[in-house]
Amino acid sequence: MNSIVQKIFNGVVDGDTPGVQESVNEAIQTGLEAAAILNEGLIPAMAEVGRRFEEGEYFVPEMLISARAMKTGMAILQPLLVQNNIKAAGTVVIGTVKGDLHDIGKNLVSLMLEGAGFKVIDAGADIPAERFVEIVNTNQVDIVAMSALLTTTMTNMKATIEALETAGLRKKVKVMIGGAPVTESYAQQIGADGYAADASRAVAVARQLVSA
Ligand code: B1M
Repeated sequence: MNSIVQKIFNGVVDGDTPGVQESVNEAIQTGLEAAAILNEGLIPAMAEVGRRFEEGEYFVPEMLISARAMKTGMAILQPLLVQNNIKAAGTVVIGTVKGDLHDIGKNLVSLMLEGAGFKVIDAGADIPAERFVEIVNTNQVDIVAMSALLTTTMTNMKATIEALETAGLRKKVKVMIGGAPVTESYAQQIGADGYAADASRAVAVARQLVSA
């Protein structure tokens, strides 16, 4: 890991928001690509925060402070990651499911989809099934994209698919899911049309779904 990437990594792990801001800007100035800053610095740092939480070294406040530092870094990278001016590839409504407040991965997927030319309606985090239904009802949506980071909230993905069915909207949209505890086989089990393990694969899956 080069020293500036190491600084970014340490900044997120330590929850040092001004430090992350400074080192991400410095990395950009030295010509480091936004994708490298993200994939080699910011994302591994959050994995390290998760590891420390699991080990009982970090608690929720530390995770929150690190998440804030991570978001600051992502906000600086956003314009660099969303530079393309491609015509709209389709419309995606994205949200983290009900009961789940984790939104960093969802934001990253949203960013990458925008960068790939999708129009993204970001519903936010802790989104109940009825809200997804409402958005699909009132917008021309091609894909419903759901994120979950907790094994306890994954089940709300299924609840959303069922709510779309009940509202007679299931055939109108494709559904894709993702998030750390989610798997391809879970996607098949609940009747989702697509699954992606990370943000760049999410773009490939979304493209596949709109062209299908
Ligand atoms: Co929480 N948390 N957290 N947390 N947290 C995890 C998820 C956990 C794995 C930590 C651990 O134990 N190691 C664990 C879940 C265990 C489980 O269910 N199996 C956990 C827990 C237990 C909790 C609480 C219950 C803790 C408590 O209160 N006792 C609580 C729950 C609150 C709630 O949601 N109701 C909680 C709270 C929080 C904070 C609020 C403090 C904070 C979130 C802040 C925020 O997001 N605004 C937080 C954080 C930061 C984490 C960790 C450390 C980091 C998550 C993250 O942002 N990762 C996390 C540990 C870990 O992940 N190693 C942890 C970086 C992000 C880029 O990755 O989100 O995985 P990720 O997204 C990836 C892919 O998954 C994928 O692409 C992304 C980019 O490549 N992806 C998709 C995601 N969504 C996708 C959608 C797609 C496709 C791909 O298509 C639609």
